[in-house]
Amino acid sequence: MTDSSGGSGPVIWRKDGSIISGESELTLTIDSVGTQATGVFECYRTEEQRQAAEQAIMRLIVRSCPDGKWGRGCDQDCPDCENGGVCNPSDGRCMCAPGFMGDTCDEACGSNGFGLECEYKCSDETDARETCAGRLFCIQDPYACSCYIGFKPPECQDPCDEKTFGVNCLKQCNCKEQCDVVNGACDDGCEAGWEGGDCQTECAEGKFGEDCTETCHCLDDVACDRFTGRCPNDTCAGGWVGEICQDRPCSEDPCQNDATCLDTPEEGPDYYTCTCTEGWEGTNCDQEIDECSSDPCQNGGTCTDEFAQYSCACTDKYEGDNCEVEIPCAGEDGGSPYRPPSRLNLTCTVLPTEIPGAGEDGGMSGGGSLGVMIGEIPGAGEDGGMSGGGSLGVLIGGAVGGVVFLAVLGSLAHYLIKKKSKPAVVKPKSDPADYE
Ligand SMILES: [Ca+2]
Repeated sequence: MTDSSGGSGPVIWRKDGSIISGESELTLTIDSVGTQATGVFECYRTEEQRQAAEQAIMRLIVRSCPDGKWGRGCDQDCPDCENGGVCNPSDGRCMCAPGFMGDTCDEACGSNGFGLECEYKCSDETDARETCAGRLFCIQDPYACSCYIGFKPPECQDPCDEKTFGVNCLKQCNCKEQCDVVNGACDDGCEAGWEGGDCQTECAEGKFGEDCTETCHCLDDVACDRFTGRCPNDTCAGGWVGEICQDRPCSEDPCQNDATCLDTPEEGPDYYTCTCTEGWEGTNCDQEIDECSSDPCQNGGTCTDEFAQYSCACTDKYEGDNCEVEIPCAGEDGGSPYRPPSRLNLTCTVLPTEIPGAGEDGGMSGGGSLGVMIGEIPGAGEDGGMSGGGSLGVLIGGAVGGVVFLAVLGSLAHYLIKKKSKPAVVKPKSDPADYE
């Protein structure tokens, strides 16, 4: 019991008019409840308040059998009494709420009818349901009394509050909008977790949401929460992602580096397929391809992995993108391999030579001479590469005023760097300063 008077002091309790001794609190606890506990209970604080009708009165009805059972040993099953009907534990019949009739109270009397056979009306002039307002309908126990269906106790004057309906407004309405206060029917569908015309049926296992139209996608086909759709431990079945496992994998953009994502719900284990852009690989295209992994550089060339390509650094004897082209005259079976010298020593030898016609008029002092310069590459020829003992150049000097050298040096270096996409760099291996 709650006290809305704001008073204080001990509470007096009465049952069927007699004061219950030892009780002074707003709450009365009854132990070992049986049918003998049935009765009218009353509580108040002062006799003045009681005389002013400022007290609470309630009737307690205790059925002789548990809900749904009837008979002397309570061993008989009651019918399913609908629309607020109550099973009579003494004969197993349904006592119907005012406004309904039938063995299971499934027949509505209509607008404002009532009675065992709907033989009465709240008004003889009109069928308006409102004519039943303000009336309390009492039949035998354990049904006792109730308002006409759709009206709110205790005054039975106003219709049920929002989201409630039925006898004494005891049933919960599960419609998206307010339901019919009489039968709970929903015009605009059910709120999440419910289905059926009156939205009183829970979603079947594996369904959820408004009108139970959504399907759970939980791991191992376990049921999700019928209201929210959440899966146990938030674990989704394969091919489903998101907070309530209703999205496909591509919705979470798993593919990296501008890859294209395609949901492939029939194919595990990832249930999506990324089509990578150039240079990327992996399930999510997040790994740069190692273009050297296939060993594209031939003949001992060294591969360098780059983005979406590779480059080969060839050995001396080969060229081409993949070092697949043998350089002419660079074979190992003779010929003159181009082998840049590390140091070139030139020796000048002046040979005394008579030049015909030179002489008396002093054209050439010291006599004519022809200079020959022979260059030697230290160590050349040791590996069998150089034939002819290392003679590289022949220098011829003129006879006038000394020795003049003409040097003709062939291409000393043949050095190629080949790349697949970058221009080759040509650079001699030796410093020109080495040449003396
Ligand atoms: Ca790469």
